[in-house]
Amino acid sequence: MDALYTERLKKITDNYEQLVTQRNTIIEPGNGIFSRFQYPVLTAAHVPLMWRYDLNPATNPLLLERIGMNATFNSGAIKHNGKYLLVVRVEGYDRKSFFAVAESPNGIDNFRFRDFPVLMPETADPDTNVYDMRLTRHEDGWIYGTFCTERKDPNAPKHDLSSAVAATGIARTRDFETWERLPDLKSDSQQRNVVLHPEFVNGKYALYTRPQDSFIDAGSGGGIGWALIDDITRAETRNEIIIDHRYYHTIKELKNGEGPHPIKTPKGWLHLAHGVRGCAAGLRYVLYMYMTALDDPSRVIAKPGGYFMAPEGEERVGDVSNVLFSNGWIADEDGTVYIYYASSDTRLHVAVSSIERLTDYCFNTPPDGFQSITSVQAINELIRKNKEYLSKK
Ligand code: BGC
Ligand code: BMA
Repeated sequence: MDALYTERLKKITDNYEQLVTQRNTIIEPGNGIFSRFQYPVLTAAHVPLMWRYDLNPATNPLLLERIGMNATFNSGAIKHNGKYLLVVRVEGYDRKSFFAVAESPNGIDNFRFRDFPVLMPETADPDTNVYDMRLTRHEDGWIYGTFCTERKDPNAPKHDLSSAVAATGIARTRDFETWERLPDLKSDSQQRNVVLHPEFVNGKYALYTRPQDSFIDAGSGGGIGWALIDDITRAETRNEIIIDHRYYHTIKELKNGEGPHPIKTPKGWLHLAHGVRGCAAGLRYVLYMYMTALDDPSRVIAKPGGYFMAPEGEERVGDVSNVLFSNGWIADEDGTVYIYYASSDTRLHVAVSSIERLTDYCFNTPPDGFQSITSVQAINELIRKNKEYLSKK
């Protein structure tokens, strides 16, 4: 075998093994609410060499990369057979996104992709691009993936090759190997960020939705919606209500959307969502949280003001800079919560917290008062309480 081939194979293989087995370490001290980690859990370089290289020296003597991978980001997450499992949005150099399963024994490092990416079955209407899967282990026994499917907007003017129609694809599996594709969600509006609630509500399937008028603009679509569905195999939104609105001059003034499905806690359902505002640099995506009532997952009971996480450091830069996005988290039996968030549509990270810390955050962070003066009043109230406490010590 050619020395050049052999040498290069060793280099790329060693490099790959070193990357995927690298230990991740927590960054201290953080803000107490959650901790970030030193390294992303998945990058484009984590995509297996087999998917990218023709490893046969007869057909690839120079060992060139044949199929390039651009990004690994917005991933659904679930604990499955004792492993931390992600359904990752992988994007190639050709800008097509697809899903791929990666698993780790500990949730913070050593994620490895399964041998093949997911070949998602289609409906009668072929998908151009699929992305951002939310995973739900439903009490009906199936594991569902709800995701965005895009097709070119047939009504866009001829010169417009960007506008798409965003709809919600629904698929289900038991083993993450075979997927049954169900009909797309029928809805009066475009739908991205649709999430299946894990329990039946009044005997029906329940969806968090995000109605919007056009491809990018929420328009009259006012925020995160809620809709009960009779039959998940023919899902259709009727009587959609908005449970978490957009507001002027907040982190979610332009649009917002549910992240992964909420986590059930003794004090209510814990929600993770993203909020978007427009600015001179483009759209800024941050993560925020809220809680809803156990007896009615559509009734908001806690709304901490401002963002929960925003892009920092290298997270701020990527293909679509200034973006944090999350559609996956895992609540472990011991109360630890692993939050999988992507930065700037480029790479995937983990942050670690706990149900106790996150509920404390939701109930004890002052809500947004919507004015500068109310923000100052909240700070002053905290200072006053601290002075009182310290003077009594
Ligand atoms: C991209 C998504 C993005 C959406 C709206 C899609 O074409 O793939 O990442 O969220 O457009 O900007
Ligand atoms: C969206 C999402 C994400 C993406 C974000 C920023 O609307 O659906 O896929 O991370 O835009 O580009």
